[in-house]
Amino acid sequence: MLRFLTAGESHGKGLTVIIDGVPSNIKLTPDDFDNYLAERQKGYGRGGRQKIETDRAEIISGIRFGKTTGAPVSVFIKNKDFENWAQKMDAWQRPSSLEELNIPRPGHADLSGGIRYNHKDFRNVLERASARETAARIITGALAVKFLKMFDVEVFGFTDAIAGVSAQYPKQSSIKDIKKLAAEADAASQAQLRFPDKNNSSNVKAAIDMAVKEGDTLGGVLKIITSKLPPGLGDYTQWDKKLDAKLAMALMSLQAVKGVEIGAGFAYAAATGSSMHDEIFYSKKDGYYRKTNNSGGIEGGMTNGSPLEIKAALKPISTVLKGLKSVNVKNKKAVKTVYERSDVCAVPAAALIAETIVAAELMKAFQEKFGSGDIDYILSNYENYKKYVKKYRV
Ligand code: EPS
Repeated sequence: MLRFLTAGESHGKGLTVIIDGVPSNIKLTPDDFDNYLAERQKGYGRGGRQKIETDRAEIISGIRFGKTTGAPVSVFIKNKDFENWAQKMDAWQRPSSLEELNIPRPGHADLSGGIRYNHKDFRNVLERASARETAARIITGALAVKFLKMFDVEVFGFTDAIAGVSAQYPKQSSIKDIKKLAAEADAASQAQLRFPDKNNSSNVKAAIDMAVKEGDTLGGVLKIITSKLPPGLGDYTQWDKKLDAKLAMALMSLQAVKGVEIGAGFAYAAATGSSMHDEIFYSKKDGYYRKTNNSGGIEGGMTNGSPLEIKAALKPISTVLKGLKSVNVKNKKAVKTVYERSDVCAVPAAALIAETIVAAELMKAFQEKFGSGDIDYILSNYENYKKYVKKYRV
């Protein structure tokens, strides 16, 4: 079953991902990875770093002649910016003059990480806590996206809100519809926002421009939807087998995420059962189906046959140009945070990363249900299951 680890620092030599449990004989091209890497670098509100980097996936192992071999896939992504940081990030030699970072940024991992690992220089924390890590993580998700396509499953992540401005689009829109709306809105506002509402996209762009002007940062809400999924992925029989729990954990692990909501989420809690539960219907053509999707496609920790609908809340970027109150941990004196460089808003990029995070969890759920090893073996199990589900009766 799929599992992976990433390594690497934001301004170190590069990032590495080792992906284990990848089925054999999945056909891949360099674009399957590099298109995701390129898209991840985009988004209105990103900082100067992205002008330096052109992320590319260098395959180290696990792929031969365009096909996975079943061996661990390992990939390296070079940090071009390392050239500017070679001395500060050297593995062995501390430069004779090195400015240490002693002022923790509120909202970032600096202070807790410094205490956790007893670091004298917060660079040791921020280098690894940085969302640059997602350049490695997205590789796993890109592979998962390719895997899911073979099962006719599509996943899409988009911007649902930035700075409190929410996109207005019809409930239960398909991925195709949302993609179209987002493309129209991006064209209307001349900004890459992945935000499916052209009437409001200029307001979002203006909010980002204002944050830039005021030396501030912004967060937002991202949403991930899928095409229809087979029912019964995940499990209700044990707490740590529940798919919603796994998705929530995976999404919470994305830098800056402070909340995850599945389906109607908190609004579900405020309503009556009779007004919210997704009633069950049957037709010969579609089998069992629902007309509403307040459960976000998951009941009892398992997919119920509807598309997934999940949101995640992203706090504003922690590195704030105008500065925030903090303490210099060398002398415990009150100071303001200092600014080097950062993004102002990373919600569109986070939406894309979240898309691949969800894809990776779904790939695990497919493997758990339909097997591992050769991809054709897994696909044939899936075909049998689909027939079984359609006929299911007691
Ligand atoms: C990040 C700070 C910025 C971001 C970085 C995440 O980097 P720098 O400190 O080099 O300006 O650009 O994200 C990326 C480099 C990336 O590729 O996503 C942080 O502190 O989390």
